[in-house]
Amino acid sequence: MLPSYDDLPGGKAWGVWGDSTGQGNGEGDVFGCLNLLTPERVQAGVACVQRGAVFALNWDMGLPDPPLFGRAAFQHEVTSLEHDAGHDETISGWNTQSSSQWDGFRHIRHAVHDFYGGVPDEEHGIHHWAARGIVGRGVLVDVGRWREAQGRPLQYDGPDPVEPDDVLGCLDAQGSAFEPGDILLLRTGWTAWYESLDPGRRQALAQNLLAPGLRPGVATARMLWDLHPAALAADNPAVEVWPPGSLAPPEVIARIATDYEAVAPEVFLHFALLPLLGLPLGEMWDLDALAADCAADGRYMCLLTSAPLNLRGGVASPPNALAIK
Ligand code: UVW
Repeated sequence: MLPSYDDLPGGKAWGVWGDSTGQGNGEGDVFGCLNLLTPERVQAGVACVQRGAVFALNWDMGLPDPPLFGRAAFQHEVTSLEHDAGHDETISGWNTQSSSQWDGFRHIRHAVHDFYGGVPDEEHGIHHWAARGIVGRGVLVDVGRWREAQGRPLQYDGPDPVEPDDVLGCLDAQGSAFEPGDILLLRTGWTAWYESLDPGRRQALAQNLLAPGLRPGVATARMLWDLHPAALAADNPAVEVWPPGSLAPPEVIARIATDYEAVAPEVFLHFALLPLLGLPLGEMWDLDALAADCAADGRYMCLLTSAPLNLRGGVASPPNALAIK
């Protein structure tokens, strides 16, 4: 029986899956909520495969263009083999978070508690997730479509919050019974909206990103933890709204220096989800074709597979994710 959020000391899920600190011997838990992906959850995913329909969830590696958050654009060079025998290629200056990605546990430090498990970041790395593989039952929660049907369409050019009740209300309206260990796929519709923008608006967005997403705060962390997902992947830039702090009242922001622990998750949800709860976060996944199919057949469950890069010490990775129905 998993503890509820309110039973977690200080909102920390360390120790839920055994010693997360490794007591300094480098053998602490490096999977967090991925521990919920048991063989039974894999079989639950397999049971969703009825038609053999496959949806590839990596967005175009070159999008957004320019990249967001000041990240570099990569250079792709195709080189010729001797005797005109074909090609190799190189990618230089590539930031693993410039397009569809998993945020690994090295990505975000909590200023008080350090990285997940309270260990130095070197003890984490995307290679651990690569060696394990990420396979389970995916459940799409199409908040973008649902909010539109409700007459409250998401605003894509501002920090429009997705409330905890939006997620739960949408799951309910879809008739999706979310089970502990499912992988939550949150669709806002942001990637499709981005693709509709002209180069000038893409440039402006790279310089000053405003984006919808989950509302930061303990209420959202509680809603997510109490669903007990193995991971959460979304199609917007940061899972949560951007910029951080845009929804918090000034008096809350003013307390950040003196009361960091209480205020940090209200400002930036990443602090509560990655280092404290150990919840892997996917961002900018391409969920539109899957969502259209789910809307058409009313089935929001799939087999979800993801093979992150086997990059020792990696901070993040493209998900290389497939949804199969
Ligand atoms: C930042 O925290 C800027 O990155 P991401 O949204 O990719 O996790």
